[in-house]
Amino acid sequence: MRTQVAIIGAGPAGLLLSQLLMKSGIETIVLERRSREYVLSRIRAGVIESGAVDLLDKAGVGDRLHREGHVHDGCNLAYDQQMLRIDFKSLCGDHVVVYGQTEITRDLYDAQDALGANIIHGVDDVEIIGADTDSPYVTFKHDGQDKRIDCDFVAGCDGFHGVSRQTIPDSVRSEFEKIYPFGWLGVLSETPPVNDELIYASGPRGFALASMRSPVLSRHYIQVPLNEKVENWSDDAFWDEYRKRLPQSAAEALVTGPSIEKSIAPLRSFVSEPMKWGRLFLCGDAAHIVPPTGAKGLNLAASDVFYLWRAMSAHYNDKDGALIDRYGEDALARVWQAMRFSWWMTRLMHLFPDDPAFDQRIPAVEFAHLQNSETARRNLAENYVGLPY
Ligand code: FAS
Ligand code: PHB
Repeated sequence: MRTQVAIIGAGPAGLLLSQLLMKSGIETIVLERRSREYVLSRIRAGVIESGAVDLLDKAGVGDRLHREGHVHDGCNLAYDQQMLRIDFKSLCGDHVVVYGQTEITRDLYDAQDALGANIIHGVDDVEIIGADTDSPYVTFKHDGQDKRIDCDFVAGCDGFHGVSRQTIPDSVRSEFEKIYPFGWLGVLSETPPVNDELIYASGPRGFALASMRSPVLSRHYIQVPLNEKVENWSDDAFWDEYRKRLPQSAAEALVTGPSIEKSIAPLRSFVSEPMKWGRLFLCGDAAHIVPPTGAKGLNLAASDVFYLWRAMSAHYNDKDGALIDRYGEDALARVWQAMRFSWWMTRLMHLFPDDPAFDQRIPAVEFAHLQNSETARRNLAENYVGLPY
């Protein structure tokens, strides 16, 4: 087989990149380890930056998002029962859209089907060969047969546990990592949200987040110790702890119900540089991971895809290679800004019981500064809705 761009991974980054490239007349083949059903079963992000919404519109997959997504002009921070609304609209004239990553992935699959995209599921032993040459190729196993795709470029969209990042030699790669001493226990329930906007709550028992997918589908998280096991948490135990961490108004509004999904995600900040090595380009979680506190993971995958789509369109359609050469620098500049914000929000809203007393004192001071300073609130708002591409 031969194509112009071989894409490893059919998560949001891989599918969105394939969709945008194909709409620009550039051939792709997407290789995915899992089945389509498995990819579509994952429950992940829920908050979409307006820049990512614009990109999904350019890809021709924004219609259902605009019909079923919910525009949020603000969010709420609750600190020791004090609520503070961050008014995105008045502070920075922007907003976010609440629409599940699962739905975005579904919309992308439908659009890729309509374009006749070549997405090969159930592949094994993917290897990227010759990325540092002018003629890279990808080998893999499918249906028990050895396969090969010759291509011009390889896009590594295969997430944190994929093979693409490992293809870049250790001598070339620099990794920056912070592991947080806790995880998020998340629950999805077919119950109404406790509030019409998100509530990030911090208090003596730890962090909680009240989110949603729709007026009848809610997403809830609590901070739990790193070694916690999801089987230790019955629904009743979760609701009881969650209610204790929410501000009183939200706790009183809470409608509980059976969990339809329950899982624990570890939290880390991680960046691997460079994001370009020869003809291999890393996109999304393959290159970086943020703690979900800032709702940046999926949104960073979108901005990486924007920079790579723009660069490849210039290469193929305008015979201009300048943007391809600087893809890594362009993407990393925005990645690191989101890294900083996600780290800052995580430190602000979570308990770090093993930290020195001074460090544990600072979040309350930060919160007081946010209450007293419109400038501080504007800085938070600008980062939360997403910095420009
Ligand atoms: P993905 O991991 O989504 O997709 C990578 C794809 O590559 C997968 O389909 C995988 O099967 C495939 N793959 C892997 N190795 C392969 C190989 N060797 N060959 C072929 N295919 C391979 N972000 C938020 O903003 N908010 C959240 O609340 C949030 N919650 C999360 C919860 C969890 C448990 C996880 C893991 C992540 C969460 N994220 C959240 C981040 C998440 O949304 C990611 O940022 C987003 O999925 C990134 O998309 P991709 O880069 O496409 O990576
Ligand atoms: C979610 O709804 O899953 C969600 C929302 C905001 C976050 C993290 C997760 O910061």
